[in-house]
Amino acid sequence: MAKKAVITGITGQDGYYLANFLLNKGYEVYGMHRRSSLDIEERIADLRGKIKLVHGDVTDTSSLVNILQKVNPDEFYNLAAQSFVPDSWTQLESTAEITGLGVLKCLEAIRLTNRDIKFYQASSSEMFGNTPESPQNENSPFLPRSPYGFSKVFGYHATINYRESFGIHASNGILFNHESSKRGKQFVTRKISHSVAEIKTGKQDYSLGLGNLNAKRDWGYALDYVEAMWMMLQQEKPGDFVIGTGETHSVREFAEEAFGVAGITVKWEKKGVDERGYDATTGREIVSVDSRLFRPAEIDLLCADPRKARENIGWEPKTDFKGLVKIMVEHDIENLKGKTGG
Ligand code: NAP
Ligand code: G4F
Repeated sequence: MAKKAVITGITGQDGYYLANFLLNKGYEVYGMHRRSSLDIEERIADLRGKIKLVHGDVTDTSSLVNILQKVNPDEFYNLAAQSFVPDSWTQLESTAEITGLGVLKCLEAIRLTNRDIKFYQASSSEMFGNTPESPQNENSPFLPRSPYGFSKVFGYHATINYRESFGIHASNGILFNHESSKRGKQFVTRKISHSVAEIKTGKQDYSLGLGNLNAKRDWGYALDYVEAMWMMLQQEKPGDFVIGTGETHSVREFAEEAFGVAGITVKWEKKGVDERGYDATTGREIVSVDSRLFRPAEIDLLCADPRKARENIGWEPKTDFKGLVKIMVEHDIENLKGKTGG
């Protein structure tokens, strides 16, 4: 009989890739989505007919219990979150309720219905904040720098407590930034790849405003990372695993690489808050720093030490930094030219 999996956050980037991954493994996939005033069909168009949709909200325990009673899945992947860090300062309580308390509600629904359901929690490298250690591993201290970050720390500890107190197979994937052509356009990588594509195809004039160009992140490819989620739930024992590439790059480097893929060489001038990026061939300004995009508290550097995942569950990233940027920029250019479906 086919295994059954429930995925919360099905309309998000990882929901899409995980659903496809599990379908390829022969799973029956149930994608949970919350009520929306607009049709969600467009956002899940590529999954239509392949997965079953169920209504629920991670802030509502009864909806979760209902789903688990009806579906009785083997595996439950909690990907739901208010996941955009800047909005976590302006939507404080809802971020805490969804990204933090929502995890506890998922775990409680499992405890009340069937403790054999295996649980994956989408924990984040944002929990490390400006931790003194680099690279960061499973033992590095958490010093979160945003309401999103400290809500994730709550969810992380809830997961460990349900594992230890009730024997639930519950694991935390501590995932570093992972990106793709399904990434929301407010996140910096997709914002850049989409702008590069607009500039390249003449749909936008040269004008990309970015925030802190010096922040460094460990960026991987989302398709590689959903495999790690599944691998964690196939282990005999649950655990907590850092998932990342082990390489870190600045936002400036990402922008340079992305423009490079489109054949535009960026030359930087006026280092500091007045920094500008120019097209080396035409001399036209293409990147400016917009101080409104700076955060109340920044995480300067994130870099994963994914040794535990490699040695214990056999996970390794397949796509490097340059490969990721190429995939994203080429997809966005082709998409704007109307050659691919999005
Ligand atoms: P995403 O694209 O922002 O997707 C978030 C999903 O959560 C959306 O489907 C959203 O649905 C859903 N959601 C929000 N509030 C909900 C609620 N109250 N009840 C049910 N669903 C709700 O995020 P992602 O990039 O796919 O990331 C997946 C998970 O991994 C998130 O928990 C994120 O915090 C975590 N994470 C991501 C990264 C990364 O680099 N991508 C790294 C570490 C951890 P709507 O469409 O209705 O808004
Ligand atoms: O792309 P970002 O918004 O991602 P951030 O804040 O690192 O969070 C993402 O990764 C986390 C894992 O570490 C996830 F848990 C979280 O859910 C999310 O998926 O920003 C990356 C960096 C930041 O340092 C930011 O200050 O880019 C810098 N940045 C510079 N200019 C910008 C911009 N970020 C955004 N969003 N937009 C800019 O224009």
